[in-house]
Amino acid sequence: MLPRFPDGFLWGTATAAYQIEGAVKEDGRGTSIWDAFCAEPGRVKNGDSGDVACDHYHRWPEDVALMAGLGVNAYRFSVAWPRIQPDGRGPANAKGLDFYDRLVDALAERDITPALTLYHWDLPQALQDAGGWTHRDTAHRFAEYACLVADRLGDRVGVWITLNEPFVHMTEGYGIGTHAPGEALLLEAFPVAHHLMLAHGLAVPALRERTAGQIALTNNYSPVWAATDSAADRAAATAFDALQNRLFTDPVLLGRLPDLSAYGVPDDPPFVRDGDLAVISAPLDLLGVNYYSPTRVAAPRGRATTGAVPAPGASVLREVSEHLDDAGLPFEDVPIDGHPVTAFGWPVVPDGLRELLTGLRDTYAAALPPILITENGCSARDEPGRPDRDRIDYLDGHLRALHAAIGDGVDVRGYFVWSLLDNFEWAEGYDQRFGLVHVDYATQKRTPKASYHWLREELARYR
Ligand code: IFM
Repeated sequence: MLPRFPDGFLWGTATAAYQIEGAVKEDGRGTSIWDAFCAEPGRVKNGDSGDVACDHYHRWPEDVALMAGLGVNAYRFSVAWPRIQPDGRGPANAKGLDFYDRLVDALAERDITPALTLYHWDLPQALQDAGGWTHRDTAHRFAEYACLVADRLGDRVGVWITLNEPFVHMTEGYGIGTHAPGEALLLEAFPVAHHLMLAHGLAVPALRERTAGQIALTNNYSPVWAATDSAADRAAATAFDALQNRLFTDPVLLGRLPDLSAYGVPDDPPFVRDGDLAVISAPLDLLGVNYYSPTRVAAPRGRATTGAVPAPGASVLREVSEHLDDAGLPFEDVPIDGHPVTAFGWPVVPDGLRELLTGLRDTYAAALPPILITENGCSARDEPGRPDRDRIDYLDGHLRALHAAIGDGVDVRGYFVWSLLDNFEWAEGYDQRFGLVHVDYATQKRTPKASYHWLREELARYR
């Protein structure tokens, strides 16, 4: 049995629109960058796409019933921007808003607090055609979209999360192109980070005017370990920490950029305009933390060059990237041995969650708002009928580490398991299963796994 968590703690599961909804052409939904990316041969494993996914768009009442049966008091989901603004601008598509309106009401009927993410990577393709997140105007479009959603749902949604994991979206979507929109800008992608943060900052006051709900930003964090104690490896760890952990947190909580000199980004990059950091650092109610595993890095040891050609158009980043190592990055990944791994190959290090949370507290001190663990979970080779013991162990270990962090004085208000359902795992297609509930994609039959029953028994103590 797990140790007891504080009264009022939010217990939830998390999902994202493109990963579960399907119905990509229904009720006026526009095309997203993920629809376009999946349609390109070779981009996604097995040629999979989110066209049908878990068919949640039609089966949501069953999914809400599964949550109620689990005994959670919160649910994190995302809104598909192209359902609300098919072309990313202009008036709201009423049918798109109606879908989330019904979902939010059904959650309220079950005493489940909605935690709504506005952007979990499914940009309207029309905005991408205009430059996507390399284009500053996209931040303003996002704020406009946030207003439309909050005008309709502001009275009933308890937690508003502006963006999910901007680090992943920037690096995989725009840096190396393994996610939509598939751009490989390498170090040219830093303006994307800034525009995402600007989008967040512009949305915060717009949301405040429309909701009494709490406002948050979700990043995925990873404690960074240097491979050795050498000065070079420690510098590599500092550089990676700046990229993954600080790039989307220092501007928001401290009103300044982290030191990005290892990437050739100057203190006052040209894409940051006067006043932007004040916008970006609007006070938050909660910081959303996604945690999966730590990272170990070493100084680059001269891997072959990527051969990537910088995009046309002079920029400071392109110039300075010539001064970096062959691969253009000031670190390289070193495997973490000695721990179990998930089906994805990610090391299972529960204490990394405690290390991360106490580290955030030490780094940001009074500037750190209360924390919500907005994602944590693992993929496993699940088969119906085989108890997912590995997932139970994963969740049990991480919840104990979380409890220890709270005991160490970190203010954590809730925990969301990724994920309620098996779903579309981006470039991995449907191969990786993260759900507490198994989904047979051929029949859409939902079958709660052993981990679902385990969590249900744990949560029963809070009722
Ligand atoms: O499935 C993803 C989710 O969309 C964002 N965070 C990590 C999960 C597992 O990879």
